[in-house]
Amino acid sequence: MHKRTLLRATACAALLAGGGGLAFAQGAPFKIGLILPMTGQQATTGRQVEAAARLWIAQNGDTVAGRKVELIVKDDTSLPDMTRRLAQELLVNDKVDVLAGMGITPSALAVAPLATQARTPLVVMAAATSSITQASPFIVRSSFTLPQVSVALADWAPKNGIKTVVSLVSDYGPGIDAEKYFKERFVLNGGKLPESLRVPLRNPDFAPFLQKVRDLKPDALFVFVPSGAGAAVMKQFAERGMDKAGIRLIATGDVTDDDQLGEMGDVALGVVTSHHYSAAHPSAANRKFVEAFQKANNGLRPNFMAVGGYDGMRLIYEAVKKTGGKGKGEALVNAMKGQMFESPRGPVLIDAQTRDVVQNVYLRKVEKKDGQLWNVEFDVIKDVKDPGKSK
Ligand code: VNL
Repeated sequence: MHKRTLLRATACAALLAGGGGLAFAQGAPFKIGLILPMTGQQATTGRQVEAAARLWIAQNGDTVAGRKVELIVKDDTSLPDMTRRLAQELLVNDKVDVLAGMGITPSALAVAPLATQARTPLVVMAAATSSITQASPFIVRSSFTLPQVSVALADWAPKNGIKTVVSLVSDYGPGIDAEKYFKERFVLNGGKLPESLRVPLRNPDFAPFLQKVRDLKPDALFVFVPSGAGAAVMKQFAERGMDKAGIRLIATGDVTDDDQLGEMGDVALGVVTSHHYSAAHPSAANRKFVEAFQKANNGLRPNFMAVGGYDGMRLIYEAVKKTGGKGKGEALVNAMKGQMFESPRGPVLIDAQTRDVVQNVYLRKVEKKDGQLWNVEFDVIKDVKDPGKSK
């Protein structure tokens, strides 16, 4: 009896060893290391991107081209040293096939050299400084860039009675991009921008900056702050009586973020922004996305970060499919280049040269519908490439 069990066990082991190659081809998991700020100042971004990635898997299955998808989520608390360390662990210990996530620009830039060294794709789903995709040939971006969305607003403003603007941005990559590209275009269009203010990324206090803007009395204040900080800006804008002083607020859509818009109150009404995604985007694909996302997340409204995560997962799935489940590294990156599809945001293309996202940019105005605030699109600039890449 004992002998037979042993024999059976040996046969079994031999079978397993012999079938190893086959098991690998068909069954080895495809590992995605998703690094996000799940706690700390940028936690809403982590929550949105993770929820969207999980929704993608729930809707499209956890197996692609014969590979079982394993999503490994790590919290970097939005500290770039931590992002780098987690990326290193995911590459060395977990041997992930793809790195993804990246809540803020410094995180993406910290991981870029590792992606290059390990020849592993890095799908940037949130961070949005133009130069990120140039930091590694293994980076593909599914989010957006600040130059891409800022220029549209600088074209709109002077045609709508706004001749002088003061800008106020978070003092790091995306803020500096927003400031530069907004100003360049606005001045080219005959506008005046006498003052550019920068506020720290960590624990910002907007009050002294807003006081300064009140004294300068421009027609409008142009703002970029990262997702999660918009409600504080809006609140202080109202408290300082800026709107009553006749100063309009215009911004990138990061400020009237769908994640927070519901809590901003009527001070947000009428604020015009430019961005690549609104939860109110009137397409069947978006309605389906918003409904499914809310259903899976206790009514939470998806924002532009969620769409970056959702579309980033699509890029990965399609790349695995295109390479027959066998693609690694460069082959996966190549399979992401040139992908074209209808996103909840509208049509999207991954530019094969830059590995950056080409997409529509919408002008939107905050309006109340059925008692809720929404970014309602009223104009569109189609197929916008990142203007940062031609410099
Ligand atoms: C970045 C850009 C982050 C836009 C954001 O929110 C954002 C970035 C966290 O590149 O750091 O809305």
